[in-house]
Amino acid sequence: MRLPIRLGRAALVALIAVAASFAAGVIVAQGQGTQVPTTFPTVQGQPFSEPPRLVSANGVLAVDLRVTPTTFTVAGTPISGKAYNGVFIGPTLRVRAGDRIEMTFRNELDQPTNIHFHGFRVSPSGISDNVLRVIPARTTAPVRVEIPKDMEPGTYWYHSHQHGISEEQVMAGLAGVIVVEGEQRYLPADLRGVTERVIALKDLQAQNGAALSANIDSNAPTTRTVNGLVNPVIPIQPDETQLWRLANLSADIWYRVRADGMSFKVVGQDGSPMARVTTETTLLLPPGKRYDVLVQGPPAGTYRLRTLRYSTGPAGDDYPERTLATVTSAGQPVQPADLPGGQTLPALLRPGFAKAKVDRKRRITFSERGNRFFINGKQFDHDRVDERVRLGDVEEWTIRNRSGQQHPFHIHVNQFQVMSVNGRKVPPAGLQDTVPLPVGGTVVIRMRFIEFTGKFPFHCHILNHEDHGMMAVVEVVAPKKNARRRPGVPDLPDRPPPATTASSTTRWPLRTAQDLLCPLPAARPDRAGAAAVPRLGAS
Ligand SMILES: [Cu+2]
Repeated sequence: MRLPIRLGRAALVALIAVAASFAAGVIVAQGQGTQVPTTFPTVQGQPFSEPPRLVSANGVLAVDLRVTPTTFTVAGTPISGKAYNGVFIGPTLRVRAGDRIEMTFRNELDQPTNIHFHGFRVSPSGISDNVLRVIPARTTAPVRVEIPKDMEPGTYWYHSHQHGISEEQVMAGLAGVIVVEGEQRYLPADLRGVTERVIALKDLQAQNGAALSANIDSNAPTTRTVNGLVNPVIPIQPDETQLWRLANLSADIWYRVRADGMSFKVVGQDGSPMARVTTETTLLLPPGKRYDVLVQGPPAGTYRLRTLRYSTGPAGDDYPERTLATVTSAGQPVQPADLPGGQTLPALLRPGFAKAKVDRKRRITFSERGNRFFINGKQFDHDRVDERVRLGDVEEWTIRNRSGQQHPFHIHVNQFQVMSVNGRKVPPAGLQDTVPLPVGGTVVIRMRFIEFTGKFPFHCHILNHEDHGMMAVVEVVAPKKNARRRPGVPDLPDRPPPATTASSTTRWPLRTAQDLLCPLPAARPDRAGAAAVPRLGAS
């Protein structure tokens, strides 16, 4: 959503300043260092800290998740919102491939909600990662997620996916990070064990001490937080390497992130290791996007981690530049590590959809009219199946954006490879689950509907747009019994078991590298010794 009249930058900044000062008595520079403009009073410059951690043990992450209307602290200010276990950024779930999440989900809100495990290649049915499920107000329900043994290590997240009110619930606090451990085993040996930081980016619009719960305008002045802090201080030593997990947990808004004095070596994206490590000075994170990056401490001094001014298009939003955090480089310079750069992962980890046989092509169109948002001309219907897909098929989707603003396309369960953007080929880097659709442009993706039958959505991850219709349902079905099978396709059960448990979908075990086109190698450090594990540094 945007202001009805297009304003110049100076006018916009002035308007934001005025609106901000009306919205809450805040928020101006006090002369001591940088005071970041915010829309409610904040304590700035606190030491960097992360959300509380919940760590799996013996293959199980048992979580009691209380979903409550509550008052939490954001940058020193009490804000009433909605929270997972009482905090603005929910606890970070730290799990391993092969683990099971056993969650007791206590919905203490006076409205329905549910939970999505964004990026997870898990069952979308029953009591698993099922966002078509509604957990009614004031009820307790089990959630059980079986994480495949070959799930890619990286950064994921969880959030409310309750259609119609997902924007409001996520902005009010219903989101948290998930880390699937193990990514560092792909790094050069001397980088394993580097300091890791979860950097959850999330904005909050609050009025009179409360998160907005209606008529949210994503283009209105807002407060950008890092792990629920405003402009925290991140320590690093000169030349020290750190692994930062940048994740945009915002309901609607985008981040274009730059770290002054540093560059980003992108080693992971959307929970998948990158086959081609790239060096970036800025990274664009639409809502839902994650990048895992290596940074190296600059010479001693103080630097800013910023989100740059960004426009999502003539019909979209204009976001002003904001400081997100202050990076303080101090202490003894350390021996700089050789960062991976330009190297490639072993062939097994490289997405290979360019050479795949495509079983089916589809055209998907995103469009909008006023405050109504459409996929292929239709608004979301919980009870309609929009695209029926055969389990195991490789599909190519040509996704067009017929609107005046960018939309981040996101699909559940199966990650995809971006083949081209506006007709220009994209070199294979890694699989992903979220990709921006350019204004008036076209993105071509390929993916394989592997492992799980069942229904799940694809949608725009600007939750305002999703709530207003920009979502559709895929149903993956097992091939008919006598259908001609392609070589190497294993037999499948005729009918999935009843949809009441997490294991209710047909699980098609991966057998060969060809199945997924981007599997993890068979040899793992926990089983086969670290020496056998390929790493980014290997050329
Ligand atoms: Cu959108």
